[in-house]
Amino acid sequence: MKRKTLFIALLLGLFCWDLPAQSKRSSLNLEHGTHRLGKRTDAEMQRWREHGLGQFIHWGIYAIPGGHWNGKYYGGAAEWIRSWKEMPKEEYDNLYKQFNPTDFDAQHWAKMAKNMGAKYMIITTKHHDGFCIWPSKYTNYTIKNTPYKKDILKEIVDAYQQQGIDVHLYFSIIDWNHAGYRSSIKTKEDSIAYQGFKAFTRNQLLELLTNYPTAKGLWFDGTWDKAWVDECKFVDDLETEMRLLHPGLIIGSRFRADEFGKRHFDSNGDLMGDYEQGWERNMPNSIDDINGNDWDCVMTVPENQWGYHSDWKGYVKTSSDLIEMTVKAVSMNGNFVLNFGPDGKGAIRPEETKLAEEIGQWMDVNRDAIYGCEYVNLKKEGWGYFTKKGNKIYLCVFNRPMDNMIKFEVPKNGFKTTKAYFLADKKALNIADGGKDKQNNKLYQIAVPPTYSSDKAFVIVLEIEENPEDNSTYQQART
Ligand code: FHN
Repeated sequence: MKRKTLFIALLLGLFCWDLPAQSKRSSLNLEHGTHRLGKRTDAEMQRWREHGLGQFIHWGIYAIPGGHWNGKYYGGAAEWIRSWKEMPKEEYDNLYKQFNPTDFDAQHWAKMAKNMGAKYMIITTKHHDGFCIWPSKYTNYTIKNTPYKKDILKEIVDAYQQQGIDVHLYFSIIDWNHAGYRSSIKTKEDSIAYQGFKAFTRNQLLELLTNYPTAKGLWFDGTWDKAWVDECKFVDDLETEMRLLHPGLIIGSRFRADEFGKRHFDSNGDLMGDYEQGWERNMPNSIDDINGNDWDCVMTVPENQWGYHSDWKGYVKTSSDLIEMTVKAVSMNGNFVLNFGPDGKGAIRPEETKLAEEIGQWMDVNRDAIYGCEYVNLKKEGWGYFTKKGNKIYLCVFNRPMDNMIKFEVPKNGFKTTKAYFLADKKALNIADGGKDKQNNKLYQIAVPPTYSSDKAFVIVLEIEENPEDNSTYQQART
């Protein structure tokens, strides 16, 4: 008997081995684990969930060197140039005295984002270099002490909100400019200095929420340092304090760690924060990777440049790539957030302007397949992705089959459909009933007219009737 139990335990162990980290649930009594199991159900979070497409903006004084210093090229991400050995730290830390973005026009940025179809935006209030684009009263290293002087963050928040775009505030915990900042605590002096840094960080966060109360969320970054991870109680208390100050506030999974140092997912495997924030320049492959959580994907246009770099090297994504990523994210219940890096004068580079226009043109026609849409439990097909809203399923076709047949399977007891049309012009399409397979899945195919031409992905709408009565079954062969 004992042997049998051991065998079953071993077998279970084998099965668990391949499960994603967060599925290996345990039931530790955590003091600083997640605050909630399951998704948030309030209106603010529902609104966020329905955005589908967002814009990220990385803008700070790193845009002045734009990836170059003294004639030398920096190959890393432009916003990290201060960490480069060729970059004299003092010179970098004085660059703000030249920051005078005379081409900056918040209205223009916001209109561009609106035309692209972005429903929300995330702006870097402070990146790792510590420079603040708002006049923080807790440091002199702010926009107020540049030749520009004006509160850029306020201009951005106001302009985007006028366009109906929600604003989220990016905030880096790493702060290379603050005297008390440490990545780890090695001495008593470090510990004393870090106390000051913690107070400073808390002050700045409360200041942001107080001065920009219409911001919908905080997008944290630079939270991986051991010094910060070890402060789980302080960070947990701070999260509670911020949520009390700003009801409805949306915070992702990067902010804090539990008492065992686990980030994003606590030691029980449960998501920390309101949505999974780990999909950076990377996307899940299937809905199984998401484990029922909300999530966002933040993406650069070139491989890894967030702030302005004058030379993009390597593969630069096309609007078709980015549209496909948007659809893919929505088809798995996520939001796709595309990054822009304006230059030191505040201009958005022509490549990004063109991409935004092309994405916007596609969104103008196909927005119904994105906003408020969700995952559909249908077998993945090679031609593209499904999204769904109400009684409509959107077939987003990226790889048009050679035979022009868009095929899909509906599981038995699934929906019934008799009406299909192009989203673009509402032209009706014929749905052929392809019968059933051995598992009684219903097979359908829609013929796209060979004369139909489209230089980008196109969308077919299916109107469906959920769970219709259907008593016919697949006839098993008699052998
Ligand atoms: O180091 C940063 C990077 O510069 C950029 O801000 C991205 C955006 O998600 N976040 C960090 C790396 O995770």
